[in-house]
Amino acid sequence: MRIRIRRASEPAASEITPEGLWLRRREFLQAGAAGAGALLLPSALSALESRADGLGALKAPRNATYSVSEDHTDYDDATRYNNFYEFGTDKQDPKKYAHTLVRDPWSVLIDGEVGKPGRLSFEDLVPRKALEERVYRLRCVEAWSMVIPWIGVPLGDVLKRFEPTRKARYVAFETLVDPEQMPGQRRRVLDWPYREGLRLDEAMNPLALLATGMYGRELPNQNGAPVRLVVPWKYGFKSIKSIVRIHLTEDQPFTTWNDSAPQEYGFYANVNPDVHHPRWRQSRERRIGEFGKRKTLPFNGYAEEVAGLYKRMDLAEFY
Ligand SMILES: Nc1nc2c(c(=O)[nH]1)N[C@H]1C(S)=C(S)[C@@H](COP(=O)(O)O)O[C@H]1N2
Ligand SMILES: [Mo]
Repeated sequence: MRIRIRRASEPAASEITPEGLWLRRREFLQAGAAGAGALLLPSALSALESRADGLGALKAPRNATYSVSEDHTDYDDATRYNNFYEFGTDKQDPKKYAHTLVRDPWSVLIDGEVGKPGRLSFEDLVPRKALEERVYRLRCVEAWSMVIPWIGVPLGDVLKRFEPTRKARYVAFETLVDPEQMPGQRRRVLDWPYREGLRLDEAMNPLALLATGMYGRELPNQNGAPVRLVVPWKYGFKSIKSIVRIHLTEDQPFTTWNDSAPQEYGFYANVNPDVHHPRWRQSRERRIGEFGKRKTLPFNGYAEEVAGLYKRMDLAEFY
């Protein structure tokens, strides 16, 4: 099993890879963007940086039980190589265009099979005091992966507050629809809104995280601000970004990729090295920032925690 409990005597990964390293590199990039002749002191550069991306610090205690002890993907890579079709289909588009997303004010509608439906502010949904940091792998269906220190709260804890009814069997999620803010939605490359879903027992698994930050700061827009899902044992497309609605249902909900190309993308989408995509193999992956390839692990390395959810299912049929 890849999840490792850290002993108190060991340094935290955050001490091994100081975040100052990537922050400083970004400051130099910003300095370049500020134009020739702009001579700024480092402190002024920091101020410029925070004004430029507006991302506040978001610190939370590391949950070592649910963190992998692998090197973190470089912050620059994690924020400039993205899939977020609402801002375009190229990997570089989200970073280029996601600045038009208005992240504040934000609210999330919780409805369907719940005892206490309602519309919640972002802070009500994901209270700062409940945040924790977890270092998770995210494995895209396109056979690349990253390791990211996410900050968020367990999805199950959030769902319990709305009191799912006895009929609730699935949880459906929706991303914002607003072509003014999300210019990629002017083209019907997908049937907007982007939608995803989990079975209720999957959603209640302690690994499922509602994330609001990464690398000690608020989520950049291109990574799904202000709130997104991270389901580390499933292909990345299940980890829906910029969520505005959580809807509990009795029947399996519409999900964007499964419903647009069911032969290629399953509803379950559990990372599975033995079940190939019709156009490429899934047995190996490229870790962003590394040369060569790694073996893909069943359930992305989280089998011990989640394989039990599927024990009576044929994983080749329910891919
Ligand atoms: N709303 C929305 N969520 C989305 C996507 C998208 O296009 N739109 N892409 C998904 C895919 S395919 C992946 S791999 C992950 C990528 O997350 P990252 O850019 O933060 O690494 O987001 C997922 N969530
Ligand atoms: Mo993906």
